[in-house]
Amino acid sequence: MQQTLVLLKPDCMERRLAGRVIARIEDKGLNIIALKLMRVTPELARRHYAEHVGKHFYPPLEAFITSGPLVAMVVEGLEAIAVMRKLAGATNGRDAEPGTIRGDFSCSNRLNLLHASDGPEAAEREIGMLFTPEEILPHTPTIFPWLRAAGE
Ligand code: FUP
Repeated sequence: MQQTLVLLKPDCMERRLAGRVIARIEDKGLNIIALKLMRVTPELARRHYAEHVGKHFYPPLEAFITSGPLVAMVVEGLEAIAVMRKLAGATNGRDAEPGTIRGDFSCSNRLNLLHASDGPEAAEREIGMLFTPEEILPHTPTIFPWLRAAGE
């Protein structure tokens, strides 16, 4: 089982797409084990996007991610990090395949609706930045045996 951080960014909230994006995550069989509405501060944005601070697109990226409330979630599942990245689609919505969240709903490189951690180290770091251990509530849904084969 893996955990990954998902952010429904301010464009997703403004466009009233949060419910549809969450439904896709649930439909896939992933399990939401933490969820909250929050506002990212510039300080938090700099830590979250540490690898991008200093790049030409960082200032508008910070302005965007801090511009309004977003939904932060911890999503759990088998290979949840890769599965969630595939579900999101390519970073640039114009390149994202139809059928992915960005491919179906975004035509932008920055306003691309959601963030999903890109690897195990990033997931652990990003989850630790936004959630306390008490806010994460792993549980086994009763439908679980129908979502993957025994031993998988
Ligand atoms: P991702 O891993 O899909 O979140 O993408 P990156 O880490 O490469 O980029 C982080 C965010 O920076 C993306 F969500 C969009 C934004 N970005 C831009 O605004 N302009 C760029 O040229 C590249 C990325």
